[in-house]
Amino acid sequence: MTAPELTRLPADCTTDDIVEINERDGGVIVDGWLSTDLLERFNAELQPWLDAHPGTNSGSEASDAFLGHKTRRIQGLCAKTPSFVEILLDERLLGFAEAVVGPISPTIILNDGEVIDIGPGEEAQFLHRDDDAWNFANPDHPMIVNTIAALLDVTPEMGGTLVVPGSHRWDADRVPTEAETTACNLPAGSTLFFRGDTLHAGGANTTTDKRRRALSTGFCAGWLRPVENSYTNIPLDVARGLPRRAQELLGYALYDASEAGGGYLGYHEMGDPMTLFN
Ligand SMILES: O=C(O)CCC(=O)C(=O)O
Repeated sequence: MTAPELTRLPADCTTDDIVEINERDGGVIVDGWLSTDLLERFNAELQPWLDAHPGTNSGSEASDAFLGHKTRRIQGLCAKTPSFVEILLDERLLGFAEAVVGPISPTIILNDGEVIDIGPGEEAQFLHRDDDAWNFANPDHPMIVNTIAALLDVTPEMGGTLVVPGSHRWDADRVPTEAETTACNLPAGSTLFFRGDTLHAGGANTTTDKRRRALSTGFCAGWLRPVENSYTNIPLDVARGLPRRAQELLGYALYDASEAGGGYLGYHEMGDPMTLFN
């Protein structure tokens, strides 16, 4: 049996195309999503941070094993690689996140902006659903969407993301066979868009000399605690200089679900933290 392929969309596809195919398959690839110009700028800004990477040391052995001992991960991108703000504010990406997460939250926030640079010899992660980070919530609707964008050409041998198409419809305990799992082939700029309930993992890098350089940009419900702590990763002075929408997406806007019968979250001194930037 051959592994199922994910549908590939052209760079000029619409948000609706991305949402619809995700609804059907749990994931879709958009070829050429990031322009050559943006990739060049982002990679140039990123290189010094990759060169200075201190190694994987989160303070927890289990967490380090998941993050990957031969993998360099970098967050705080609005401060380190300013071109990231253009990706953060991409209308189709935000539209995808709002369409998927909208039914359970009036707002979205950045879950993480994270470079994932998988080194030669790294083993594959275990297959997981991003929603499982919040395992106590256990909703029947995705709480997050994620993207993996190739910053340089990514092949399955370099650790292209493993995806199990259709697994967003599966019972939680169903284990996929190898034949049900596909490894993404992403030329630089091409991007995997997927939902929080889709099984996926970083692949094994079986090469001896090639690093897999990709960018994860995910958004979650505005009422969740995100994986990345943007308040500490982005200095306040940097956040102050960002466009208003980026500040909101980093989590500074007061969450207000009062019209939907909910409450307020994230007060600063019993007011809206956005006043910090006035
Ligand atoms: O690197 C990838 O392709 C996926 C990474 C991932 O799923 C994770 O770190 O949670």
